[in-house]
Amino acid sequence: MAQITKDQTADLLESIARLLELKGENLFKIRAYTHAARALETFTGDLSKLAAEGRLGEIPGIGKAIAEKLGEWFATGRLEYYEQLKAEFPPGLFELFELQGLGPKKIKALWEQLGVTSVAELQAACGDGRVEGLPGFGKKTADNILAAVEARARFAGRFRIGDIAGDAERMLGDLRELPEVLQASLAGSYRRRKEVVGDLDFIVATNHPEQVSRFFVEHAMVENILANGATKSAVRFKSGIQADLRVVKTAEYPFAINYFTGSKEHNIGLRSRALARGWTLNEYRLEAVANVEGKKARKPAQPIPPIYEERDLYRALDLDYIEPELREDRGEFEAAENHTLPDLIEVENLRGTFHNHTTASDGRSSLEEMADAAQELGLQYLGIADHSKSSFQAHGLDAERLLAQVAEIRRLNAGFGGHFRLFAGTECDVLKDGSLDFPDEVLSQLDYVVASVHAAFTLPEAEMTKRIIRAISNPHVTMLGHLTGRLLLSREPYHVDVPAVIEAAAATGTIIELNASPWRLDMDWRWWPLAKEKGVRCSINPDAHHTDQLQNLWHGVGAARKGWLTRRDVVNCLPLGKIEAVLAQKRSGTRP
Ligand code: DGT
Ligand code: CA
Ligand code: CA
Ligand code: ZN
Repeated sequence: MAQITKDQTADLLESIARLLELKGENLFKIRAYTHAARALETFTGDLSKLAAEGRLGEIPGIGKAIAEKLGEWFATGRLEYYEQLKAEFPPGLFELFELQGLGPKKIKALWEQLGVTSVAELQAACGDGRVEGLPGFGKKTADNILAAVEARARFAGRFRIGDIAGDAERMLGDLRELPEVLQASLAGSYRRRKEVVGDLDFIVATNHPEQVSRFFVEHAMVENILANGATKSAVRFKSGIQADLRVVKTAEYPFAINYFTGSKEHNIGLRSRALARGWTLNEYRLEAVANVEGKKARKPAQPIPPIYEERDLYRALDLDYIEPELREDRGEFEAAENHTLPDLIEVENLRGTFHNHTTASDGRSSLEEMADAAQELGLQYLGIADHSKSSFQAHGLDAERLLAQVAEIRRLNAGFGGHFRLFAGTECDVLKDGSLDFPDEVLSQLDYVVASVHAAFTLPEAEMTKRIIRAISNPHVTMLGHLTGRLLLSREPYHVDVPAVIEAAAATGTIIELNASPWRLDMDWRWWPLAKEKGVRCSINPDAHHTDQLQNLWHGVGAARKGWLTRRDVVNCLPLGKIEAVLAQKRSGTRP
């Protein structure tokens, strides 16, 4: 049996808590499960080993009763208590939890009072007025539920890149280890680092297609097989995403990875360039039109140079090599003809990062743990930006706690001896009118300030835009956090005039964050070329709430590359010794 992971166990506990809430159990019992789930998230020891030794109860936050249940779970991979609890409810009820803004209390009311047991039934009950008639619901709640149902349909079958990157890289690594595999790559939207992908596309070059295909469809990650042919297979992974495999010969490989990397629009651009030279291009080869049956060349084809890798294909079409992230038909052909493609940023260029949380607000790692993890990643500096007091649900800091944290950071810095530095900041709430959650007198004592909107999302666009521009007009605001507030596949961005905010950031010398959380990737990559043109600089920030999430930087760099950014456009590529001046620039009135 596969090893049971910490995350699976935390999910189990969360599910039990939900079921207990649906059942109307008492709060203490429910909290015991949510607390135990939290405790596991931050636990770093070997769970299976502790379970085998009957010592799970030693983990702080896990009581005796839960420890016993987990003992059964680890021993058998199943928990009878959970199965029985689940059986008390209609299975369709669980899909209601996928709706944004709908918690167990409301779901219980909908089920008990209206007999709603599925999303479809809920949609009908909203449509015919039954939901708004329920006590405690009303018209606004019914409208919000309908919007959530529609959002769910829109997002169905799509995946945040952060949620499937582990699966993608694992399969790629396993394919590359097969002796029969000569070359293997991921293609499609994943290779182009789209923030949301539909399916995964694997391309393999081999002389033994049957063995490779069999390995793919029989892999432990596979839930079921959708197609299984000699050169083309498709499966669904347990995580829910579909994965396609194309098996080709070595000579076809550069054409296959190019075609299946896309985008479709980019492919069309390449194909028309080929045609202009008297060639046709498809997923297997480039050949002279005269060779294609039924077609006649309008003019004699130019000789085709040998093509061993993707680069050779671009060269044959008189283009500089176009990185996969740029293949969206957004000006890359013109730049490749004119030799003006950007030298895209790489993860290795980052020297530090801003906007990270600690246990002082809603983070799950301490200041020291975050500092250690940043140094282990090879970063020279780490910016701390815990929430401010208005974000009370995230335990935002008031001025007193914030200044105590600043003192603690200064103390720790003295111990780093100059080779590493923590920067003291805040993720300061932008209040509804665009004023800030701290007075200037407090902000001026910090190394930097991230200003973010965390409430009042429903303002009309003009008001929201004015609000944000007012906030970044404050000289202490170093950078603007997650510009649109979107949560990918979950919450739409709020209405804001992005070009106007970019304009204001340029005018005030404010940096715009590229929030690298795979849930956000905000500001969106499509806006960065405009920001760059206006002279606005970027900071790639992981928004880490745990040491593990510093790795979000990888996703941030992917999005920055899609936004045509180089290391010169991203302030946190600057080393310690140079970054301080950038942080001080705006408030001291010196412009770059
Ligand atoms: P996804 O999976 O929806 O996130 O997006 P992609 O780009 O990975 O799309 P997918 O998996 O359907 O196909 C992979 C690539 O194959 C796509 O980016 C371009 C190429 N491709 C697929 N169908 C067509 C087509 O009808 N015409 C052209 N020119 N290219 C295609
Ligand atoms: Ca795909
Ligand atoms: Ca596909
Ligand atoms: Zn935030």
